[in-house]
Amino acid sequence: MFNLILFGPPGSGKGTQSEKLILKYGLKHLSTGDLLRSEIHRQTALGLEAKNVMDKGQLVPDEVVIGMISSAVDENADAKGFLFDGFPRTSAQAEALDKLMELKDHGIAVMLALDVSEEELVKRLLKRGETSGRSDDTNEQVIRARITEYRNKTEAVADYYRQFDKVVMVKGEGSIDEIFQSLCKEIDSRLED
Ligand code: B4P
Repeated sequence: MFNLILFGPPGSGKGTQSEKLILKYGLKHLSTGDLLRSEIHRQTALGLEAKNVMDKGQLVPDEVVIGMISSAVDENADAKGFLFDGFPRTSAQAEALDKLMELKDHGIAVMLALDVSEEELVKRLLKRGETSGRSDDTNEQVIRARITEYRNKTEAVADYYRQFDKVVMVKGEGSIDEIFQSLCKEIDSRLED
């Protein structure tokens, strides 16, 4: 089993690169953003609560996302491996994920962290907002609030994995294919080990 975390600020390319990586490596894609948007789309109680928080650019409470990921991992017990996209986003989520993967006897192999400047992030998300219909992508203030949440609560997650020497920084600016090749190089070198 090969489990990896794709990490980075909002708009860094996590969702974009995940789609290509799961095709190449046959991993199960678990995106907490996608899971939350599916709850919103189905107008569940959880979705309605999450929408309020997401529209302010804030993080959804830990117990909600940890519960969602835990069920998704259980439902995919025969997966070759998992690609975690947008999770963990807080230290509490990182600790919960470690416990969950320990139960499966397979830890996280690597965290690939996409590095992109703040101005580029804002530019990309505003552009996506023109067509995506995502309410959290249309307002620059909300986009900047998401980046602030990332700096305040999420960046520390990389420090958590650094103590186990599992973090690799990857340049997240350039063409989608160039970035994909850099990510594949890191994954391939670990699959050979
Ligand atoms: P997410 O759905 O995780 O989305 P994201 O961080 O906004 O974007 P992502 O990084 O995947 O986007 P991408 O770069 O691919 O989160 C949304 C919200 O959900 C959060 O704000 C939070 O409220 C909530 N949430 C999710 N997970 C949570 C958790 N674990 N705990 C608590 N709350 C949680 O795409 C951006 C754009 O850039 C695209 O239009 C793409 O085409 C473009 N792009 C990508 N690569 C590019 C490149 N190389 N060059 C130019 N453009 C590029």
